[in-house]
Amino acid sequence: MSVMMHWLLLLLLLVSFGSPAPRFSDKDICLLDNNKLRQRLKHLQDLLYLYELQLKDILENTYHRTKSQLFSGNRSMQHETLLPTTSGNLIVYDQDTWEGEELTGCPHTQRYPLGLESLIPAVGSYYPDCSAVYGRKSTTSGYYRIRPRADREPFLAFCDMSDGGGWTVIQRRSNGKENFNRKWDDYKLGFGKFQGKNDEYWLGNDYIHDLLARGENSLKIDLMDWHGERRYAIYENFQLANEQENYRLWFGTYSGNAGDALSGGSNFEDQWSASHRGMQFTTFDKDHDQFLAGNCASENKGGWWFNRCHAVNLNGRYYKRGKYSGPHDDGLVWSTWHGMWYSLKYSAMKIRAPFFIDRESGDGENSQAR
Ligand SMILES: [Ca+2]
Repeated sequence: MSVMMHWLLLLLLLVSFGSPAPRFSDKDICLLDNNKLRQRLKHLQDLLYLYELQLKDILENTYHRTKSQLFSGNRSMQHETLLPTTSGNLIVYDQDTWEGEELTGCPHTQRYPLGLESLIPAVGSYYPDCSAVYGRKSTTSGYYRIRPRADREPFLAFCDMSDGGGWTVIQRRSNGKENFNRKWDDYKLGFGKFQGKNDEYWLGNDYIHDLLARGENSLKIDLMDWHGERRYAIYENFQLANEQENYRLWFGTYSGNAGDALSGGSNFEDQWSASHRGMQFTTFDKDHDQFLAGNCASENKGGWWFNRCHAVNLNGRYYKRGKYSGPHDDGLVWSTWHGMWYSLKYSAMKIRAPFFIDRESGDGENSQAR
């Protein structure tokens, strides 16, 4: 019930701010600096607004509703119906009109008593990530220019403001139109189409690294098969090393209903050869995998954190059907759900600061039970 906890905390704080002020001398009143208090109150009101939005999203989320229908209705009716249409229109939200609020004299931690890091803008007029965009009440999903590092240029990323909001999407597959069998430099700087809400792209390992370097992040992976059934996986403490370390991957505890495929599968032998934890990134032109006799990216048609070789490859070949066959298991694979010889229809990898995650939103297991 973490939403309720947040609400209770908020209520307590609001009540404390709203109670009659104690009697102070004139000097004390001057020292209190009412202006700062008002600004803090405004931040709390902003937070209340955000939690209202999140609560609304949790209660009305079409993603949950779709899942519920899936588990009770005619599955064949769901075929081809779940992907939102690709508009093709360029949707870019800039933050040029945002007005910075300068709170003077307060330490950082005092300014944001409930961990409102997301309300802090980056240098200039860009937000560091989609959580910060959401934190400024921009709650429409779309492409935003974000800037996790002040010394680097801002870049476009899709902000998923559904599913609790504030997600920065780092990868998406939806239609097979984009070629993911690419060189190191393409994966480093990103590629794909950044227009429609289902356009396929890889954000770029440098950008992903910069986003993750700002603090702890959770990774959520949304998956869908060719029957329209959805699963998800969440990994806490998702990290990527820099290019000097070949973007080595690290992640913590798994939760979800797709299975912990990133850890390599269910038995020790699978994990030894297929766990992606601690693996470096490999492309067909830069081999850092554990497969001595060859290059996993060449075999599996996309850059990834290959071991020898994989239990997950969301950048593999896009087969426009589920089951496939061939010399290599090179499909869009999440092995603990459909095995290595089933290529999924949809995947999205998205990141967010962990305090944003509300376990009770349960966009999987809880809604199945309804
Ligand atoms: Ca190799």
